Amino acid sequence: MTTRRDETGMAGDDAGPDDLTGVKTETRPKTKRPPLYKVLILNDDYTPMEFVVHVLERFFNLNHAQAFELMLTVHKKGLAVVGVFSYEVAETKVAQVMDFAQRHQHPLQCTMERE
Ligand code: TYC
Repeated sequence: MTTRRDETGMAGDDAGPDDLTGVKTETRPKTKRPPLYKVLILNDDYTPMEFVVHVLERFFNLNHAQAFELMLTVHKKGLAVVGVFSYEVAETKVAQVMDFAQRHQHPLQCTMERE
């Protein structure tokens, strides 16, 4: 059986003891969303611009114009957030980018941090 709750998250009508049982009803059920993680790409002096554009298109589903603009932001500012994901998805994106860069012998760095 599930307890029907309204949008306030209230299970009962008040915070007092339930009739008969004397047990306090749950008035603020825990509904925390899972944390999100930012995936960041870092600038370096050696990775070709076209390679970074390709990475952004391939792993972050950006079109060419979006990828080019974001690559230029990283190039100028040193780093940029390229997406926000659940822990598992962010971890996978970082691993995919790092593996792809390594296989092409580019020093491109990709990291994640909690939002
Ligand atoms: N700075 C690099 C260059 O001039 C290009 C570059 C952009 C490298 C973004 C990494 O995340 C990066 N070739």
